[in-house]
Amino acid sequence: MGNTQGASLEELSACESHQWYRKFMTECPSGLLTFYEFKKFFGLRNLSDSSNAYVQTMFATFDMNDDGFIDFMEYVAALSLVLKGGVQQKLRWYFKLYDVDGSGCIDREELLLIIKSIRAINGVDHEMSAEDFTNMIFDKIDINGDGELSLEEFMEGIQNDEMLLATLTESLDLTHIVHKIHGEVIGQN
Ligand SMILES: [Ca+2]
Ligand SMILES: [Ca+2]
Ligand SMILES: [Ca+2]
Repeated sequence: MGNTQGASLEELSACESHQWYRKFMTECPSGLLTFYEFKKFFGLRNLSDSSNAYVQTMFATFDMNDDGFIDFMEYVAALSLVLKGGVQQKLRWYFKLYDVDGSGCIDREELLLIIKSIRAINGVDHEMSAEDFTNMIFDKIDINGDGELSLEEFMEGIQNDEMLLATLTESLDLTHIVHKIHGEVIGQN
């Protein structure tokens, strides 16, 4: 916890914050976004079970105080991370997202689950099976070979491999969804 809080309201201009606030309050007048509203907000409908689990994990990483709702500050922190965060900041966030059980390491099953979910959401065909892809990542970046990826292995390994970095960056489906929403918000002016 904690690192995502570095991305705060300050990183968005006053004008942008105002637009985001309007969008947020229009979609969510109570000021607290539930998981159901979150999915509606991002237009995520008819998800498979694994995609739903992925989005739920994403929701949980945005819900920084774990109260089951995303409030406006958490929403802004999430958006500024997705829209403006640097590579390091994003990788730390991915790590938290992928470490489903919060053990501090990503094991093979967690990675496989995430890759399958991302593929299901994106709906694109891939040459490599999710299993092979997971194994390839572990072969490349599980440096001490203990079958788990530590934060260090993950950060180092991904940053030093252009292909993995590009794949991971593209795979955060939320980015383009948020960009789409962002475009709409700007377009309202
Ligand atoms: Ca919350
Ligand atoms: Ca774990
Ligand atoms: Ca390891």
